Amino acid sequence: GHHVSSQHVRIRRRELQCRFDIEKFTPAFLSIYESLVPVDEEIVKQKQLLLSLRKLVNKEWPNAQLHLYGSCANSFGVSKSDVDICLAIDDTNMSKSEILLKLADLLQADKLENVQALTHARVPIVKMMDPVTGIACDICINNLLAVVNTKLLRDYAQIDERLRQLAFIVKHWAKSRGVNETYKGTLSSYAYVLMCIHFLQQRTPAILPCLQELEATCVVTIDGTTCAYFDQVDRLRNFGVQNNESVARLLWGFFQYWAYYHDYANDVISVRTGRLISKQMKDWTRRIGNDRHLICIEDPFETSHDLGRVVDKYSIRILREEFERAADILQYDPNPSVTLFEPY
Ligand code: 3AT
Ligand code: MG
Repeated sequence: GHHVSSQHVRIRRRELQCRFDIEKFTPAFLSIYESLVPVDEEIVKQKQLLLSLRKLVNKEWPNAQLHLYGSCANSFGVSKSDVDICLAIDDTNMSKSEILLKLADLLQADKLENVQALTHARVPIVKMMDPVTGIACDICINNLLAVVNTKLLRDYAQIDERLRQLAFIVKHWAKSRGVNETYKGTLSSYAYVLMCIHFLQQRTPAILPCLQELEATCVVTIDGTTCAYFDQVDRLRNFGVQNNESVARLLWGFFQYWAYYHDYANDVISVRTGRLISKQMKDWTRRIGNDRHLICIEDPFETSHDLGRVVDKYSIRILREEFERAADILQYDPNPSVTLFEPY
């Protein structure tokens, strides 16, 4: 299990020098990254499934649309992830639950397996499994903000390949160490990717720009929230070339930051602004309801959402001890590309 010491005194360290031999671990981290990336065949199967579902859905609802979102579309999906799909529909005669139940019927009749409508979940969905491709899939209704934040993440990933490398390894670490479980008070994959983007925006020289601070070339309004950012990312391909840090060096910096330098009491990380902003400014200084704001990650579009809101006073200690463990392994361990991912 996780080690939680009773008296954990944290000392804000003097800027620590990175071990001199960090570069020699880059090939090992890159080969872990390569082993996690899905093969093209898998992407083809996902597209096939999407097309056949579109046919099925449009027979019933000609104007409805299906969008992929989450890790199968944001370019941060590991091999064999579940596929997340959003059904965009405006049928004013049916409630969300009725739509989900109707959809479940259609899927069942089309020989999809394990079809289940979860109408009372926080995000209501239909779950199912496609026996042809073996792909498991969740379908939600009208969650268009998730479709747009998926595109934002995918656009960031195209600017510099180090983002994907870093985020895959961080997600793999989080899953191995049991700290990627929102129902247990740790962080979602979406939150970890935002932490990686923010970290790369903060390097000197910067590796990623802040797309929401540039001229808006993509503007959509969803449920009253305007989402606007620069999405012509092929024009930003050389953005990070002044910075030549490798993935091992970046991983070291990422975990040092979250272990020893982030100011948990005062700061919010904000991909929207490309900077740290203060909890004071967001009025995230007190606990309101279940929102404790012990680690603050601003959603880039729903700016009143703190993705750290799932973290409680127990899980914050687990998280911070895991950040420290990872930082110390990257600094001192003779074999960090193995030790980092040891199961807890
Ligand atoms: P996995 O590879 O499945 O772990 P994922 O990228 O699919 O990672 P999640 O399962 O955490 O990520 O979430 C699926 C998508 O739902 C990702 C993001 O577009 C959206 N999403 C998740 N959590 C939130 C949130 N709190 N606010 C807004 N959008 C969210
Ligand atoms: Mg997912």
